[in-house]
This record gives sequence, structure tokens and C-alpha cells, in this order.
Amino acid sequence: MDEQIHAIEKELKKELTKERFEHTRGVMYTAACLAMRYGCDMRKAMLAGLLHDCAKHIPNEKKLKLCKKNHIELTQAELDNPSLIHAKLGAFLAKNQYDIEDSDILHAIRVHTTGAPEMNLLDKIIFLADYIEPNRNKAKNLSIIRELAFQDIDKAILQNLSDTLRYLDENKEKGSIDPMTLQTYEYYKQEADNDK
Ligand code: DGI
Ligand code: FE
Ligand code: FE
Repeated sequence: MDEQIHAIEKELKKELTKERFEHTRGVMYTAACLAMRYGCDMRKAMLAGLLHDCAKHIPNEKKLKLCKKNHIELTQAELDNPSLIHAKLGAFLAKNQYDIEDSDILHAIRVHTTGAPEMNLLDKIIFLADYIEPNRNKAKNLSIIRELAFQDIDKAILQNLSDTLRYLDENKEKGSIDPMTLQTYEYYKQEADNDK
């Protein structure tokens, strides 16, 4: 195994819960498979997958403090739902704690929770791998999205987003919908309609 990947794995194993660490490895290998399928840089996909949730274990209060200290600007949606912050803060830590300089990897980590309109291939791969990795078992339509992910990545992204929006609508205790999640859905819906 690549030395850098191995060293980061070792460090993350100490920081994350067993479940989160297993999820992280699941995302890393699922992202590698999607990178093979779609001709993306496999190593970048693995590093982004490995580090995408590196800020997840930090308590919300500390997340807010770290953002303030490091001048990381937060949106109203992130202030209202601090669990969303792990994406932006994760990109910061990937750079400053795990020495990742590649801007594509950092961007994929940054947008992995809400997605974003016009995601690049690596962004899409991490967004989807996070949703479909083998340890996931709760979401609706998982087997359909898993199959779709390897057939038509944009269709899989659209189904993922539409299911997430429905889930948030039906489970209000999970917090309000970030306008970015909605914007991402609308962008990929429009793209799909344009292709019809
Ligand atoms: O960090 P993970 O659990 O591996 O996955 P993630 O970063 O995609 O976060 C998943 C959670 O984020 C899931 O419970 C849905 C939630 N989420 C996604 N978009 C939004 C959202 N939560 C809120 N409140 N608003 C959103 O727009
Ligand atoms: Fe996450
Ligand atoms: Fe995740």
C-alpha cells in the first residue's frame, strides 16, 4: 500500500470511532472502484475518500471554535446545522493536519455533504461513494443507486440527492435543508431534463 495512504490510515484509526473508520475505508475503496470505472485518478480518489470525514468526530462546539480561529467562513445553514461543518473543516484539516496540497482532493472533501452544482468527476465520485459504500445500510433505494453509480454517475447523483431531500423533509429533527443541497438537486435535475 502507498505509504502516504497507510500513514494517514494509521492516524485516522486513532481519531475516529471503529464504525467511522470502517466507513472511511469503505468510501476509500468504493471511490477507487468508481475512479477505475470513469477514468479518474485512483490515488486522488482514495485520499479524498480516506479523509472526507476526518473532522466528523470533533464536537460541534469545537468545530465552531476551530472555524472561528482559522477564519473559515460559515453559511447560515452551517451555523444552524453544525454537523454540516465537518465537510469544510475536513478540507481544512486535510490540508493543515494531513498535509494534502492537491486542490482537487480538498475540494471533493469540501463539497461531500451537500454536493454542489457543476461538481467535477472526483467530487461526484466522493459524493456517491460516501452514500453507497458497503457499510451503509439505511438509505432507501441503495441497491438501485449502487447499480446506477457504475452505469450513469449523473443519474445516481440525482437519485441520491432526491432521496436525501425526501429524507430530510420526512425527518425534521435532522435539521433544515441547506440551500446548497437544494441547488445541487435542481442543477442535476435540470441537466437530466436537458438530456431528454
Ligand atoms: O458524514 P457522513 O454521515 O458519512 O455523510 P454526509 O457527510 O453525507 O452526511 C450525511 C448526513 O448529512 C445525512 O444525515 C444527511 C445530512 N445532510 C445532507 N444534506 C443536508 C443534510 N443535513 C441537513 N440538515 N441539511 C442538508 O442540506
Ligand atoms: Fe461526511
Ligand atoms: Fe462519510
